[in-house]
Amino acid sequence: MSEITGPAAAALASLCSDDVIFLQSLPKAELHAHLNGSIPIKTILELAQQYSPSSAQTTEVADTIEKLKSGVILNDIFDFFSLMPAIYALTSTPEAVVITTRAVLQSFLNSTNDGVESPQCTYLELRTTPRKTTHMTREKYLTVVLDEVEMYPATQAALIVSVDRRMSDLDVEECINLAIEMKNRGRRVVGIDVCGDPRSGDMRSFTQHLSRVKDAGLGLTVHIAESTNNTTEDSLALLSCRPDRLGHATFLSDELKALFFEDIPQPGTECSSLSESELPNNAPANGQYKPCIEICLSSNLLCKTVASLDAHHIRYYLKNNHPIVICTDDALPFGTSCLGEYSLLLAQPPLGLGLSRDDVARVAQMGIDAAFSRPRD
Ligand code: 6MZ
Repeated sequence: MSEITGPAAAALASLCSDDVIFLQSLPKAELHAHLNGSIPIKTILELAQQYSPSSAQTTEVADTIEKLKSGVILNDIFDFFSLMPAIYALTSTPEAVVITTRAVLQSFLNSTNDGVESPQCTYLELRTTPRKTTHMTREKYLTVVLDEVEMYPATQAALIVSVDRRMSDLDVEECINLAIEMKNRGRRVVGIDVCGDPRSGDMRSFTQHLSRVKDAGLGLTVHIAESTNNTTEDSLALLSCRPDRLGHATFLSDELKALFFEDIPQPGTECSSLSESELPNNAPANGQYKPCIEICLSSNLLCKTVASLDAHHIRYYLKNNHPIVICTDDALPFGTSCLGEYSLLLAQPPLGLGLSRDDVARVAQMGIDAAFSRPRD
């Protein structure tokens, strides 16, 4: 397993060895991990050695590698996205995608500590955006990734196909069609994700494509309200597709939570600054809607969308007994691991949330229950 740094490392270092053994032996599902954000630094360095770029890219790649080696410091979440072009330059051929995917799967599922097999998680739903480059089509990219994922049993690994908020309508359609075709051919695609820079894209035009996902038997997860730039209309458009899981949901308003989630108390009859015409047909939440929230603690702290663990929205969901899953998001820039993220639950404040072992085990089980590979209702 790669070295971890930052808040996760501090939390882990504060635990006694019994607690670490407890966390290591806990069955865990990692459901929100981006392939190109989870590459071990050792693999990045190997890829950099084989890389023969144009001179403009050389400097960008070298600068980004330096940042990744020394610990990334972000001013805000938007800084995060500036790391991706250099990583993408290193993973732009099918051969590099094979190396990358294999290394990421191994880092989650085959890690050893002091010679003892101690996988970070028991089940991984890895996600990635099918990328077209001069060396490969989107279909080739997905095929190569799936070939690696399918080396593991279905009880251990599966793939979510991401569409990026920056994509054109046509590209979104192409990616979703590809995911559905792959699933129909028996390949291990289990869901669709919407990711990318929260400032970009009009989610109202994405919904026509997202609404086909569930009928195709795929799960749907969306990054929602990850930054203060995400508007109510943006969240409403995404919620109108009734995603099975929500990524981050950091700035989802109490009003929207009360309106959509069955277990969140209505704030009162004064609820609504939203006019009727703004609400999607299926808005009222007296149905059975309880989407699992994908919580990425280190990611939120390092992207500075959340000021401290004390202020983190996980507390709200824990208090309301709403399903959550604990995830790494991008283990490389955020210097974390599944063990690191679970340490943030168990460590005493201010390094962690100070949950009991029973509560941590309950949270881990919620994650397992939220996997797309389980038959959905
Ligand atoms: C939104 C994110 C993200 O798909 O190329 N990605 N999107 N919010 C985040 N929070 C920090 N972290 C990663 O993996 C990299 C891509 O995942 C998305 C971004 O679109 C990024 O380019 P893949 O494997």
